[in-house]
Amino acid sequence: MSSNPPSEAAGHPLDPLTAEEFRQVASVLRRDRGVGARWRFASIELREPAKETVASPGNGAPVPREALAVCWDRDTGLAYRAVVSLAKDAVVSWDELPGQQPNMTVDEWHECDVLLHGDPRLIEALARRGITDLSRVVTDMWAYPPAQIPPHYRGLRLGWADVWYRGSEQGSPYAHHLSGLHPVIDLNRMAVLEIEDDFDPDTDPGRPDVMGEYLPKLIPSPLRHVAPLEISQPEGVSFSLEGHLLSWQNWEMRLGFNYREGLVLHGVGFRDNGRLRPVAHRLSFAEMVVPYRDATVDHYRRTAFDIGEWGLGFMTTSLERGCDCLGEITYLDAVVHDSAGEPVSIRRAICIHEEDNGVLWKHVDHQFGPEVRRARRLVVSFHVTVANYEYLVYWRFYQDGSIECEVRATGIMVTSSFPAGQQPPYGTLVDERTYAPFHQHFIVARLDLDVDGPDNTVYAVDSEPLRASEDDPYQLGLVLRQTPLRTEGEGQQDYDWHTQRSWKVVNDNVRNPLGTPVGYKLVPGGCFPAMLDADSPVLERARVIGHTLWVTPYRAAERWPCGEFPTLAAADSGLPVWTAQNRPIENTDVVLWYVFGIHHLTRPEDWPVMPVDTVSFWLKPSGFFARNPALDVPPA
Ligand SMILES: [Cu+2]
Repeated sequence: MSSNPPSEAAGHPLDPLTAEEFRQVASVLRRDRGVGARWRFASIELREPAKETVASPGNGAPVPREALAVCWDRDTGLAYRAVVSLAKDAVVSWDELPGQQPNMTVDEWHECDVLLHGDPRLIEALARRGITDLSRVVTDMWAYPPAQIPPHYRGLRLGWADVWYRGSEQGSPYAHHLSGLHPVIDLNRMAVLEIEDDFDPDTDPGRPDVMGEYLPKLIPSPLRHVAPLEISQPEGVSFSLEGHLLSWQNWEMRLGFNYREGLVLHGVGFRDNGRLRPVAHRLSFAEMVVPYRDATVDHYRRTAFDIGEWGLGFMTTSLERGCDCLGEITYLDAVVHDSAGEPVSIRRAICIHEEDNGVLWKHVDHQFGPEVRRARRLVVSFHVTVANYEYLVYWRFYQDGSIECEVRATGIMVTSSFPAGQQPPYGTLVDERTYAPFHQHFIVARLDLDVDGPDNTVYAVDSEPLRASEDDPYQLGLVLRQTPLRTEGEGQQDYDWHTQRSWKVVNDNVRNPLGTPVGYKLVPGGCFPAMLDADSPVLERARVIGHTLWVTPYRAAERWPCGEFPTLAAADSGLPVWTAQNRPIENTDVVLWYVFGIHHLTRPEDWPVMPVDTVSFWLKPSGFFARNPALDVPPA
């Protein structure tokens, strides 16, 4: 458990890189490794100090700051991974990454958009459709899935794009899909390779008459009345934020941020009778896989890795008080970088606030009346926008020791049009001759739990009804089957509705006052099967989505479940490779990879902008305390 360093002002080893540090990393690599103008920086992040160092910083020696950077030379296509010492202003290591494609960059997305707006073939294709106002044309470039790459383009850093058309100057960018029109781009040369276009003037029925707008001035109905609702905390908030160290109602944690995971929670602990008890060493989202389940020409290439390809940190957007977060808000800014290595600030990237959450506990004594406590929760959140879609991520901490992780998906669904007289086979009709394809959002939460210390065992907890017996003629008996997961093979777990399976992370070396081992339960929510054959190309790249839970022994280098570089990668070099060793996971430092998300069967009500779809899972103390830890919450 990380303890408070002498002064937060001096910084903590887990503080994210500052703008100055980003600049330093880029300039060291330019100076010492010849990183030139034709190179791009894919990622620069803090190289987090070793777990042992963070766990016991007590010896007082400063932890030297290091950064991890990935960059590539566009002329050769070769990528490199560097460790840079910020303290020594020097390169510590420099590794070539043959055959690897680093993550996509925001700069490539924008440069591609500019390129396409000036491409004569695309301009001509647009003109055939009667579109000449290029200011209303929006392009959206996606990384190509490797199995779908035509042989003559293999080996390239390849993108493909959708082309959209705004219905008016400020009309929705994603309301009018120019179906059948898809540029293919060599991203390193930033050159258009071809414009796929199935437009036929003789049979084209024209663009459907779609109402895809959401701005008040563009929607056909007047706005309804809503009375004001204000949150006031006249005596201020009950949390404190010192540097990146956050404390609230016995909870303590440290906030981190990087290009890929966005918000990271470090050193999450609960202060129990004055003693800070570790719960989690590190919590974050490590991957997101979004396969579109539609084989048609407009959608067969649409599988997004929103974390491995695009990065939740890079996609994080600034929050607005009163809109995104209500009440007494504390914001934290974040810094990422562009592909030239220049820092990019995201103002108000992380929101920290308290919320009332209804009743915490209650009983009405028939003689003496009610006793009630209000619940409140601490919410740490950030929002990302990945082109048309948004993900809102909320980590919530409760007074009873529970942690809830909620994701809300919103934004604009991908749609395309289809010919008159047909119905879409792989999606739902949402507007005139317009449908939204079915798709799935798999999110992989990386949960490095350390329940009262690093040595934990994960148990599958199944409820088992007993057969009738002489002792139980009415078949009432229900027992718990708690199965320790001893190897990585056993650690590959699926949700089981019949047994109401959950997973308990137990420290068998520490007992609560009742004499039972302390634990935290992963209460699954929002999980669903991949519904893909074992040899499907999507599963080939993302084996993780084939199970609800994976458990691995902690290794510092094992961070990315679909591999460090899933962009354009045909095979998954993450979890399936690590777990093939079938390492022991009993009574050791374990990491849980929990797969949840949204099986999105699109609805007309999700159009033209989607009301949030909400999914969550919980981490709940289960024998961590000997009784309700929120007995001491005072009455309102
Ligand atoms: Cu969706």
